[in-house]
Amino acid sequence: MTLETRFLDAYEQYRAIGVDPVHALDVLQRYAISMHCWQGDDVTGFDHDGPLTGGIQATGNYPGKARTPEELMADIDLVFSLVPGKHKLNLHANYAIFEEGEFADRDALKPRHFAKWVSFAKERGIGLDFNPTLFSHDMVKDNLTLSHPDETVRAFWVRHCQCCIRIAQYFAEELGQPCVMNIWIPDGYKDIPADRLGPRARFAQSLDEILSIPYDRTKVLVSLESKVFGIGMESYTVGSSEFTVNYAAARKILPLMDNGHYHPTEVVSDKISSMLLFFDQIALHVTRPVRWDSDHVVLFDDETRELAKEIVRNDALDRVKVGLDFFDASINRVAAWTIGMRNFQKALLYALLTPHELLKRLQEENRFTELMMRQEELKTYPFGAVWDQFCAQNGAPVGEAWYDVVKTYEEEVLSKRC
Ligand code: RNT
Ligand code: ZN
Repeated sequence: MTLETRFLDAYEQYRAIGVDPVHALDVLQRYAISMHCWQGDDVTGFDHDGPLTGGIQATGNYPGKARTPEELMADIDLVFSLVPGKHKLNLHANYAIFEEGEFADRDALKPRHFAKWVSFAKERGIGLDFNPTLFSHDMVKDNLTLSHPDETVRAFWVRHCQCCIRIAQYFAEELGQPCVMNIWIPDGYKDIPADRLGPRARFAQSLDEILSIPYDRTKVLVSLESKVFGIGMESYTVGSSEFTVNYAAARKILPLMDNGHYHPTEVVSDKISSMLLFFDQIALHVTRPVRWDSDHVVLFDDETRELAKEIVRNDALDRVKVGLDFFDASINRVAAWTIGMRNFQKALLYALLTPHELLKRLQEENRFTELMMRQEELKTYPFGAVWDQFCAQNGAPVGEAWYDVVKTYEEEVLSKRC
């Protein structure tokens, strides 16, 4: 059976339950996922030689990690060619690109240190998102940054985030689309704190100082990411969920929920609707926590599908800014990226191929037997045929075909890096 016939067959089956696959593909085509640059080099970046700090860890030692901006860009290009559609690239401040012999510390970063990324994005017609980097640096003292009691430390990181707002605005202006700028701090304590309020008050003050510089709020969408614990910061994190949501609501910025940052039985899919009722826009980091905030590659699993359903059925594709956030160093990094990107798109497509109105009605009419039956039967609908059509339509490899491309790249390029 040709791809075309498989699709036509699937089309009929979905039409019969009131779903239009052509419309679904159309919507998916227009949705950009923000792809994190940091999967390519285990969050190392180009501005330091030290280890990854901040209570996060990339585990594994698979060969082929990108060592230079050129290598990272080449890897990203390959991923974009294997993923259907046009996306965004999400940069961290430690990916600044300096000229030969030049260096600028984090509190002195300028838009020009990211000019090469802007050219990269322009040439590919994509947008950029951004993140200040408050880890992997010697001004992180005692695991603290924006909440540090020492004014010199706190002020250094305030300046860093202010630099990042200017850079984010430069991205937005150069590329003609808003830039999401996400602030995440690692700050926390390994053991039971004697004062929980002080660090949070200092964090709030720092954020107020950061946001006090003039910037265009339509161009730079500042978001704030919460966390429940980090390695070495098991007992207390300053930027907890309550802190973040309340701060974001009070100061009219975006809250960012990373699905690795909650207690193990809590799910972000259940939180999205509540957030959408009280925020115009929210942001997500989609990841896969395995027993802890391990940042495994995103799969086409139940929770990923549930996240996508919440975005789609609440008509919130424009209001929920999705970025991926995983860094697996134990497998081919280009493959890791490709699998995660394609999986989140699959989850969106699965949600777009769900007859939400019908299912909602069943819930409202208390017809839970039929609801369960329909939700389960949907799982074996010919979703794959519609996904394959989307890949083909976009000139992206269909099915496992992309893996051969990655294998060749591994042999010819990645295996030569050491
Ligand atoms: C850490 C946060 C944060 C980082 C990136 C690199 O737990 O999830 O988003 O993963 O900024
Ligand atoms: Zn995150």
